[in-house]
Amino acid sequence: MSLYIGFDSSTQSLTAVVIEIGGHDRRIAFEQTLAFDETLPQYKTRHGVLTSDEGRTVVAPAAMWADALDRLMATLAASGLDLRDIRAISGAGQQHGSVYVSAQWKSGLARIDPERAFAPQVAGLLSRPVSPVWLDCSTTAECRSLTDALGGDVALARLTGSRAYERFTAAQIRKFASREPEAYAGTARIHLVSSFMASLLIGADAPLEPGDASGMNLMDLAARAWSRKALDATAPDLARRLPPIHDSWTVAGELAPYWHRRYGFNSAKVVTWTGDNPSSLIGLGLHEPGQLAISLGTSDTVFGPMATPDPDPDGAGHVFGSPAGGYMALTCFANGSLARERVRDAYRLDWNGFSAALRRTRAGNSGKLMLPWFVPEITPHVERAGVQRSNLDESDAAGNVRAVVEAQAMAMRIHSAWITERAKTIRATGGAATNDDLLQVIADVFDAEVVRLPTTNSAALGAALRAYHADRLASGHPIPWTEVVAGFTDPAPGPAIRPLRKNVAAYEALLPAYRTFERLNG
Ligand code: XUL
Repeated sequence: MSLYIGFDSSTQSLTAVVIEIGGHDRRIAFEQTLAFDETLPQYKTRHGVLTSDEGRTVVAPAAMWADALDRLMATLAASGLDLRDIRAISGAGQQHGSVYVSAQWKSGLARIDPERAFAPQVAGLLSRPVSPVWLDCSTTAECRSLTDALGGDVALARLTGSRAYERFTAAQIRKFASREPEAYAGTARIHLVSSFMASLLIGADAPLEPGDASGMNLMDLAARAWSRKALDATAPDLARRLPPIHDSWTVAGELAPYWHRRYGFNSAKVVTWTGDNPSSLIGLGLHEPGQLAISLGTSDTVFGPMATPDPDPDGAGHVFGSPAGGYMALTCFANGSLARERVRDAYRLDWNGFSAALRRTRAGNSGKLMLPWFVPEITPHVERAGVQRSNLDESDAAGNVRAVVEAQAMAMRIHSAWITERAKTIRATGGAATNDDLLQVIADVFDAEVVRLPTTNSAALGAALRAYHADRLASGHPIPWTEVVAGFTDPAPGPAIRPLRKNVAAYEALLPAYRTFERLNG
C-alpha cells in the first residue's frame, strides 16, 4: 500500500486528502478540513481574511497558514494511517497571494525547533506579517502602470496569459515595493502561498511551477520562465527575490526533520505545490480541450484544458499553465459563496431553506434580475461593490435567492464562452456542489449535464494525484495521467443533473436581458 497526501490551502480553510493506492485498489483514505476562523480565532480573520474598512485591501496572516499546516499534520499523524506508507506529499494554494520573507528565512527554516510551537517560529522569518490575497482589489493604479510599461492589455495578455489584474502578484509586489520600500528592501524572497507552504514542509526554499506562476503577470507563458520585461516593470531587483520556476512534477525536497521529530512522520518526497484551480483540473480528471468544470467555492471559477495559450479576446479570463503540461483557461468570479451566504443570511435562511426557495420559484424568476456584487467583482470588472436589482423587490426572499443563483450561472455561461462554446457535460466541485437545486440552475443555463465526483475537495485530491504521478516518475516508473487519475475522477454513482427543456428555453429568453443589465452596470 502507498499513501499520498494532498493539501489545499484555500481562502477559508486548509484541507488534507490522503489517497491509498495498492495495485488496482484505489481509495480516498482520509479527508479533513480545518476552517481558519473557527479553529484559529486568535488570528481574528473573517472568512479567512482581514479586510480594510472600505473593502479593497484584503490580506491574511501567513503565520495562520503555517499554524493550520502544523495542526493538520498533527491530526494526520494521529489518524491511524500507517505513516510508513506515505510516499509523497503535494499541495495547492489559493492563487495569486504572496508571502514576503526575510534574509533569515533559509537558515531559520532549516533550524525550526520541534520542541517549540511552529507558527511563531515561522512568523519570525517573515518580512511582512500579512499577505495580500486574491480578494484584494486595491492596486488599480499599479495595474495601469504595468499595462502601460508592457505595451497595453493585449500585449500583456499575450505575454503572461492575462491582462493586468489587481489580485495578480505583480501589481501587489509593485504596491508593496513603492509604499513600503524599507520592508521591500528587507525581503529576500517572495513566495506564492503554494511555494511558501511547500517550503514549510521541506524546511528549505521551494520552487514555483508554471501553473501557479502564471497567476502573477510575471511569467512568459510560452517560455514558462520569468519575463525580464515584466519583472523590470514591477519592482527593482525583483529577479533575485523570486523562486525559480521548475516543472510541476519536480520533487522539491524531503519532509523536513521537524515533522519527523515532532509527529513521527517518516521520510517522504514533497512535490512542488501548484495553485488551487490548476490542481482542481487534475483532481477533476480534465485532460481534453472542450471539457469544462465549475468550482463553487469562496470564488466561483469556470475552467478547462486548453491546447494553445490563446488569451480571452474580451480580456476577462486567464490562461494558466496546466500542471500536467499544456495550458488551462479560467474565468474567476469574486462573488461566489460569499454572495450566496450574504443572500442566505439576509433572509435568515439555512442552506435547506435556500434550496427550498429555489424549488418554490420558477426558472427565469419571472424576469426578476440581480447583479450580486456584494464585494468588488472580477468578472465583469466592477471596482465598487454594489448589488443591483431589476423587477426585484428586496423584500422578496425567494425571488432574491433565485436571482443570485441565476445571475451567477448566467455570468458563468457568458464569460466562459471563450473557453468552450458548448460543453455537453460540466464537472462540478467545491462546497456548494453538494446542492442539487443550485446545480439544476447551472445545468439549465448551460444546457449541459452536470456531474459530481465522489469528493468536492478536488484541489486537495488533485494534489495527492500529482504527488503520486511525480513519485512514479522520480522512481523511474512513469505512468500517463489517464492512469494516474483512474478510479478517482470518475463521476459519482447516481443520476447526473440533466437540463430540463422548458427551463433551458426560459434561460435562452432571459440571457439577453441579463447581458444588457450587466453591461449597463458593469
Ligand atoms: C483564481 C482566483 C481564485 C483563487 C481562490 O484566479 O483568484 O479562484 O485561486 O483560491
